[in-house]
Amino acid sequence: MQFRVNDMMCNHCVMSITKAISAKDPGAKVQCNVTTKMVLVDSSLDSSSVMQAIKDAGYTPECM
Ligand SMILES: [Cu+2]
Repeated sequence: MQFRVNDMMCNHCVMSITKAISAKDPGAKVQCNVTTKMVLVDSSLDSSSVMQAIKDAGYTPECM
């Protein structure tokens, strides 16, 4: 699944988002691209749970 996170600005944001998703699913694979603002997630979680994790980390995900 794929999200756009426009307020992901730097590697610190990437770390925060990755950690937040990993806390809910330790097996999740998270790929973030700061330039395109895209977050690619491979996880057994559903997309609303992943979006909630990103929101809880303080960011604003948009469904793609
Ligand atoms: Cu940042």
